[in-house]
Amino acid sequence: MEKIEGLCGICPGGCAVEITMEEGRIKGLKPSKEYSPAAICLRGAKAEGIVYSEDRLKTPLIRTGEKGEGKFREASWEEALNYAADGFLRIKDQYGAQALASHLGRGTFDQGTDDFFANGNPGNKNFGFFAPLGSPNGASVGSMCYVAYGILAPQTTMGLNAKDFQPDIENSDYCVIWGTNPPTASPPFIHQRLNQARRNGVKLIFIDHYAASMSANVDELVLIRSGTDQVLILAMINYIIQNELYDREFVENWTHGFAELKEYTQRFTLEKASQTTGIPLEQIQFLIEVLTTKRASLITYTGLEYSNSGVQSIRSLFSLWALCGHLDQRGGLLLSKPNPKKNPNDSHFGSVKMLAIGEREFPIYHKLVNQPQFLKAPDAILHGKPYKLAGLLNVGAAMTVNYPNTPLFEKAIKSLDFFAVVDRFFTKDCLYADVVFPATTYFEEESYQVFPGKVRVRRKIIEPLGESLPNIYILQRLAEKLGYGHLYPKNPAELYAMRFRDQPEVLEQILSGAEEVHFQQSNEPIRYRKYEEVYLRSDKNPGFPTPTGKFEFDSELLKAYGFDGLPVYVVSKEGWNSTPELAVQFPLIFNSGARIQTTFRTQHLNIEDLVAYQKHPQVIMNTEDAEVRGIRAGDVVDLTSPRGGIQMVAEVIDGIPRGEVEVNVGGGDPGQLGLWAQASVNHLTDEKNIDPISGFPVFKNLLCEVTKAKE
Ligand SMILES: Nc1nc2c(c(=O)[nH]1)N[C@H]1C(S)=C(S)[C@@H](COP(=O)(O)OP(=O)(O)OC[C@H]3O[C@@H](n4cnc5c(=O)[nH]c(N)nc54)[C@H](O)[C@@H]3O)O[C@H]1N2
Ligand SMILES: Nc1nc2c(c(=O)[nH]1)N[C@H]1C(S)=C(S)[C@@H](COP(=O)(O)OP(=O)(O)OC[C@H]3O[C@@H](n4cnc5c(=O)[nH]c(N)nc54)[C@H](O)[C@@H]3O)O[C@H]1N2
Ligand code: SF4
Ligand SMILES: [Mo]
Repeated sequence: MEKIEGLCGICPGGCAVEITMEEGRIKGLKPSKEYSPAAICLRGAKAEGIVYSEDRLKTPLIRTGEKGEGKFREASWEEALNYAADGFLRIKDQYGAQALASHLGRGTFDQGTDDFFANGNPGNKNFGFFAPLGSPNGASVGSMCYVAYGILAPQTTMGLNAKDFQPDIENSDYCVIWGTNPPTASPPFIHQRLNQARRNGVKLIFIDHYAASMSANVDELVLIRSGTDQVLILAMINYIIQNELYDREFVENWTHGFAELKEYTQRFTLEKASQTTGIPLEQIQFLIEVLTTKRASLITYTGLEYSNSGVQSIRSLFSLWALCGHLDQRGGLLLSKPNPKKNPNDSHFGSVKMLAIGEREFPIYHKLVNQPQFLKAPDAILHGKPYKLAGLLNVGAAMTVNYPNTPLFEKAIKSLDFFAVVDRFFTKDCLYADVVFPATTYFEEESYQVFPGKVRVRRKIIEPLGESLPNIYILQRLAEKLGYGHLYPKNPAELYAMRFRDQPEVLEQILSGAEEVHFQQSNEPIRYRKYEEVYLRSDKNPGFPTPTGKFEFDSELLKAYGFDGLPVYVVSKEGWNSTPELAVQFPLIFNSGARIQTTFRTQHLNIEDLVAYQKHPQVIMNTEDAEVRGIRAGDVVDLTSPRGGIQMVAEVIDGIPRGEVEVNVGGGDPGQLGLWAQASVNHLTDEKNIDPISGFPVFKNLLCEVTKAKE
């Protein structure tokens, strides 16, 4: 047995761990201090099962049978790369470069790959893998993750991205955790900060539609009916304005659209909000008191993204924080200068002028993210709208499981002229691929992970299994065949040199073998209220980097694109009030995809050791709802919706409002074990039921019914 210090390579989190080796083989990981103490990172501890799984892809594969049949033969890299390059170039010749798209999923979140695409960043000049051929279609899971919270909502209020503001947790009286469950963040650093802060007296408030793992460690749990947060927020805004409890100085000098906000929110009362959200009036009063008399920081993420009013819900939340004077104040939300992530290849890319898929329907998404909205891909593939999409390169995503309306996505993927997949495992997507390329785990490659203030080098722990290669070098080789290999690194030395070319002192330390390199920290003390200085804007003016220079309750950018500028509430398209006739047959509110510690979306559900932590996909339901249906914890149940049905296992708890269910995401790949293999949650979601601003699907606010399965 040998122990080495290294970085965990299970997910892109990159936590420092002690790796146990036996005869050159990874046996397991010892949780270090960086693990989330509340829930030891189970995935990490079982590294062996993931790295050496029989199911790992070890050589490139070329399909020999029909699509979906699963017949493939092994091929050499040379043959497989030529085959893929020919397939893509044929499409370019036949239809033009716009008919090619690349799509990056969560499997590309290793920084060494991600940086080359500078995903989801305004100012990003890279349009994806096929940009050098002239394609505008460099898509990613940003089409249904992060962008609403991280870019669209903050850009249309403060002119910043989520990475440009940080909760000042340590200096808060209260930290409000709203629509995010920090123990499942990877890496779980915020969770550690929260736990430490709580030990130092900071009070934590957790607002969620069920008692997720964070709730075990907070001071106040607020259970809210999913998709109704905005009603609560607008009612609080109204109350705070009417009672003059807001930060008058900030509002007068630094906000835009206050009078309109005041006028609009008048229709939202606390009593009605209490009814709609299911939160007792006293608890709402308590939240108002906290926000108007204490230092309050905020953490949020995906919980509010997936309703018909997702972007506007999150805008209303930021507006509430601004109204109460918590922006760039001690103990509130600290702002920093926008620092667009630069693509190492910026200068090599001309601007691609062609219309991207989904650009017409979701112009703000495209403007701010510079990517197609991939929910519209089936229209392009199947109906040639706005033009035919015929070739797709999928790197590290499980598209036929994670996109809404799985059957439609499956049909679309199957109809492509040429489809290539890069993955670690033979997934359901691979069934429809013409060629499959095997990727390494992060234990098998040298790369780096950037954290606030530092970069950590990821040393190779074992040699790549079979002929697998790290994503970035697979892309380099494919690019080489397409005539632009020079845009990607061929080895770690080139990777570092390209990424850190503007930080020679960092590069030098990495090349000389440093494990961790700290960026130069400024010695300046933390400054607050920086919007009063010439700081956040790139011109010589103080204020926020928005069109008006103010915090925009009323967004000029949204209005310019024909949307409401105010954080206007849109009632959910499907629900108790909007579709009462459907609610008779499907009386429960369906909410899917809250992250749990023991699963990693579709990943690792094919590995016995890991599935053992939670053997079955669960529907979490309220005790009384279960009782009236004769359902007990552990029963197999049928989950049905207007779109279809799947089987899961019931988990019964008190900590979820009556009428709500929370459904595990990630099942539905035939390679998975037990009930997971058929538990395709996205058979029950719909690509047409979306937030019109982001194009994000409604994952968390639909109707369903749960009944005990007949044997
Ligand atoms: N272990 C683990 N970690 C992961 C992942 C994983 O699959 N497994 N996935 C990663 C990915 S892709 C992402 S995007 C991030 C997401 O990171 P988070 O956004 O932190 O995701 P969740 O942990 O699901 O937290 C969202 C919370 O919002 C709650 N919620 C749902 N609907 C509502 C609502 O209407 N109102 C309110 N107030 N709350 C609501 C959910 O119950 C859940 O507790 O996590 C990443 N980390
Ligand atoms: N109903 C519902 N649907 C959802 C969500 C929800 O909450 N509810 N959440 C949405 C969100 S936030 C997201 S991000 C998406 C998740 O979307 P995906 O990106 O599809 O996420 P995963 O299921 O993790 O699939 C990642 C794939 O990459 C592979 N992989 C892992 N590491 C590597 C690597 O290093 N290289 C390569 N090449 N491959 C690798 C894995 O084997 C896996 O097949 O799902 C979305 N879908
Ligand atoms: S968060 Fe990710 S990197 Fe960190 S220990 Fe868990 S699996 Fe490993
Ligand atoms: Mo995500």
